[in-house]
Amino acid sequence: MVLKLYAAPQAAGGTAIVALTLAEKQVPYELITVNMEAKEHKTPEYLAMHPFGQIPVIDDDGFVLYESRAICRYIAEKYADQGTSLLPKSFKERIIFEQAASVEATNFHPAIFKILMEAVGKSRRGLPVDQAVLDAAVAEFSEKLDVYEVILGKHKFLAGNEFTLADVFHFGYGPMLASYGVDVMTGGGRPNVTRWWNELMARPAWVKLKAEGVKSTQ
Ligand SMILES: N[C@@H](CCC(=O)N[C@@H](CS)C(=O)NCC(=O)O)C(=O)O
Repeated sequence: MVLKLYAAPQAAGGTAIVALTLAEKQVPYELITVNMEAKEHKTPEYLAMHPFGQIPVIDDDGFVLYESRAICRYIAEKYADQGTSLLPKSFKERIIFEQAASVEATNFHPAIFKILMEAVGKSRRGLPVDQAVLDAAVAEFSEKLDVYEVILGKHKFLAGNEFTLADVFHFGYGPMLASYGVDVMTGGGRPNVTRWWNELMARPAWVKLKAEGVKSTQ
């Protein structure tokens, strides 16, 4: 039975990283669209799959999983022998990968989220953006990118010279910044971060997802 992805069709947030992982691993899937405006993610049936009532969720022949980063790890492990590798195999490389994945979850993600809450969250709710709050959030995020600049000066991708899930995890929110006029990923005078980010944004699987949105491949 084909894997089911419960999500919205927009390639954003956790849905983006799961859809990108499926594409990089060449795993066919069926998109079950969750209508969040109709609160379909808060129905008893949906909460039985995801106790926090969020997207995305996968159902792989009865194996139900939520939390996008865990889903990506599951797909990359299960389909280790097809598509892009995404997870190193040797013990030490794997631990370095986990280090990089933690950097995304505990440094990049909380800092970028503050920017998006101000820049995107407020404008979507029709509220005025507080420029001082936005500037402070961008400054905090920029300090994280200064450290990325050092790391990415040593190797091509975040966990080494291969593209891994640690890089994939940045596609959830990173691409949204430019759409909202916050050009900090490539406009901050950090050549290593700029090179890395341009390379990520040019991945064919991402270019396709961005253009077409998330849709069933089977
Ligand atoms: N840590 C979760 C976050 C999931 C998440 O926040 N999903 C959002 C959409 S991007 C959602 O479903 N929000 C609705 C809600 O929290 O009620 C993951 O990575 O899967």
